Amino acid sequence: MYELHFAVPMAGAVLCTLNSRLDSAMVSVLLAHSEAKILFVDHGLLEIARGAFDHLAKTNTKPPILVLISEGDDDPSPTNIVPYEYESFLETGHIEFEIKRPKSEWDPISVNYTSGTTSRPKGVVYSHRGAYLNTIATLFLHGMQSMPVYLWTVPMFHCNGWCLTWGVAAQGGTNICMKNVSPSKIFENIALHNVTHMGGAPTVLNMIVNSSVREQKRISSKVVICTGGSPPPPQILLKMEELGFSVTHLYGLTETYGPGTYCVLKPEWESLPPEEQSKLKARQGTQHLGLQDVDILDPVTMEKVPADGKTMGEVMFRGNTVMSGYFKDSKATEEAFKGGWFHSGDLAVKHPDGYIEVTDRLKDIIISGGENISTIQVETVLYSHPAVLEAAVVARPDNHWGQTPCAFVKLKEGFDIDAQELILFCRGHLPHYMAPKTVIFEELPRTSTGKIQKYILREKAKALGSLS
Ligand SMILES: *[C@@H]1O[C@H](CO)[C@@H](O)[C@H](O)[C@H]1NC(C)=O
Ligand SMILES: *[C@@H]1O[C@H](CO)[C@@H](O)[C@H](O)[C@H]1NC(C)=O
Ligand SMILES: *[C@@H]1O[C@H](CO)[C@@H](O)[C@H](O)[C@H]1NC(C)=O
Ligand SMILES: CC(=O)N[C@H]1CO[C@H](CO)[C@@H](O)[C@@H]1O
Repeated sequence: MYELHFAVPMAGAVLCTLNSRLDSAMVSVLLAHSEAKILFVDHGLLEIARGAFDHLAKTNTKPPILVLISEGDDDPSPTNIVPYEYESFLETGHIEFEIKRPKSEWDPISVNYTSGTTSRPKGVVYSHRGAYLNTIATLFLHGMQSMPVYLWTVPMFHCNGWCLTWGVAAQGGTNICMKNVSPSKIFENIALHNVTHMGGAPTVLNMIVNSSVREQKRISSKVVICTGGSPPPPQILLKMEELGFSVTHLYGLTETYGPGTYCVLKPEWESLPPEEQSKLKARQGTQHLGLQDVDILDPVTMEKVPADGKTMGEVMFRGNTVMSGYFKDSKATEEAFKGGWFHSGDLAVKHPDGYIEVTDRLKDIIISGGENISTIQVETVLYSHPAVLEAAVVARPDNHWGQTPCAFVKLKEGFDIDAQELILFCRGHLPHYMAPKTVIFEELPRTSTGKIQKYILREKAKALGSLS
């Protein structure tokens, strides 16, 4: 995937990275929507790709050409399975190939699908210009100097690795990649390769903080770790510092090429008690140098909220490092850019020093382990079970995942099934991470007009506390 971040744009094509946790059905939808011509598949995911091709065949959609990335020399001749194998395919290339440069710097370089709140695919389009600017900005906010050693705990399918796929190369760095992220592997790699930088959602930080002493290794020189994706709990920031990490906090969305704002640590914070410092570090800060503007506006009046640390508004962005739009969806694009700003859907306040602080989500979306889970999508599956009368899914706070999906279900009369059965049913119809981890059977609270009152359910889920 790292190589393809360069090869694909140099061939004049557009890169569309896919989450390795998606299931065949989802992959087939994205292949069809993106009109992908070539699909590069890691050998471990070949079955998912095959399943996706089966789905495509059912709708008479022409599948892309498949190129298999095999494990190495030991693989039994992969060309028996699929027509192309990556390494042998590369050997057919020409060294004198001339790079196909973009005609305009606004030409697309990549598309990244977010599930968003609905299950309709939303392909976020990045331009060459935006990717270039955000890459440079991201290097600055990671404090990444020449020849860094970057440990990939951020997946490269998340906003092109927060643009550091390109950034690490720009600085002549070394990429350390892990197939599975675990605390012991993180510590092992840091020690073995003298890692200087890494990144990750608070889930990754939590994993590190919550590892056993046996798994941990002494870190000889500070590792800069950038966190983003959801607000990091202050107590985790504090523990990370104790373990030898220097944590910096950034904030953005897929639509802002990943990092859009950065919480610059102020020297005067150093004299504050550690708990106080961690709270300040958990703020989202201000825009980076590649982005024109971030502000908190009232989404209705489009007036900026006062910088009083109290008045809530919606986080909005504008500038070169905001997406070009949603692929083949001008309606959603127009909606997202209403009033000349990109509407993030996040609620926040602005402090007197100009730093913003995200307080809540506008939408009901559940973010589990850094991944978006559309509650509507999960509810649709629950509703497809013959025993289910009503279902509503909300976020349950979780110490490890940040949140997990919690389903409130009312069964049809005469049916008696248990939570486990419903969870398994969902796992059979959704990528596993989207399936509810908790199911509660009860009457759903409704307004007089019959709308399910999700905020009451959210309170209940919150009261349950963390599962892990
Ligand atoms: C890591 O740093 C140590 C101490 O400076 C050095 O001996 C070792 O060769 C370095 N390892 C790598 C992979 O650069
Ligand atoms: C990991 O987290 C769990 C609960 O969140 C806690 O009970 C446990 O003590 C933690 N382990 C370590 C080593 O901190
Ligand atoms: C979640 O969805 C929103 C809305 O489309 C998007 O802006 C955001 O980047 C997504 N986040 C993740 C982690 O996928
Ligand atoms: C299809 C896909 O892999 N989409 C990813 C785009 O990036 C976000 C995070 O920025 C991931 O959560 C999605 O899975």
